[in-house]
Amino acid sequence: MIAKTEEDINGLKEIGRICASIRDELVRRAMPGVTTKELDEIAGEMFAKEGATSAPKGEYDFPGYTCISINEEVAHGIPGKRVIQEGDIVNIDVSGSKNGYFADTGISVVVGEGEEVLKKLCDVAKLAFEEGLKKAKPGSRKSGLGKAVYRTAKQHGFTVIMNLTGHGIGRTIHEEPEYIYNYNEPSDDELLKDGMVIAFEPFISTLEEEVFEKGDEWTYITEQSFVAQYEHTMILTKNGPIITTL
Ligand code: M2C
Ligand code: CO
Ligand code: CO
Repeated sequence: MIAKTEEDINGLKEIGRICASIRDELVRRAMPGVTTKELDEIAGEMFAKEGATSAPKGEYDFPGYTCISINEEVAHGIPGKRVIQEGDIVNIDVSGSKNGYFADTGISVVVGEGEEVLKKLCDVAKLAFEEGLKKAKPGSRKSGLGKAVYRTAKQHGFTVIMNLTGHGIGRTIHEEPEYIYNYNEPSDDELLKDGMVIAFEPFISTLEEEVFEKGDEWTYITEQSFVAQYEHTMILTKNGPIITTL
């Protein structure tokens, strides 16, 4: 969407705050011995208390309030009986709506004492986001974000996932502009607009550049790589982006 009014900005900020608080609570509680279902139930309670709705459930009938993905799982992991272990890389992706406005945010973290390479992978996903953020200006090319993500990944000895992207958001979870790539897509000549609302979500990988669906209709996995994601929703303005999910 293009946010035009104070009402738009306040509505986007409200659901942004809710999704961010759920994300942070789930990260705090992601400890060895906890199941992904237990984390998801907490998210469900928090959405209800805030009068908000889970976007995966509300928009796609996803079997969970949030997407929680562990190790070989990259995205759209279905909360269930899987028990979090020390050293796991866990992605928590929270998206929701309230009063017709949407937000989407995600982070990958290493639980407890994990391998250095996994911690570095999470740090590089955040760094790639920050580098892309510098390019997120009205009038600039959308492809500039992906270019910065790809450059950052390569500088640190990693690569990117080519077939997962960021997206426009606002009045629903996935809307125009459809794709914000993790690399410089030469055919993408779209310009960013004032007020445009986007979810920017670099996916940084140790090796493989594509994910595939596991066979459960949802979960994206890799065969032999680890992947970290870092996502926020933002409103693009001439005075810099307003991140709604900080
Ligand atoms: O937009 C995402 O970040 C998710 C969508 C949840 S709906 C089941 N919040 C995403 C992640 C990976 C691939 C596509 N979209
Ligand atoms: Co997301
Ligand atoms: Co998203």
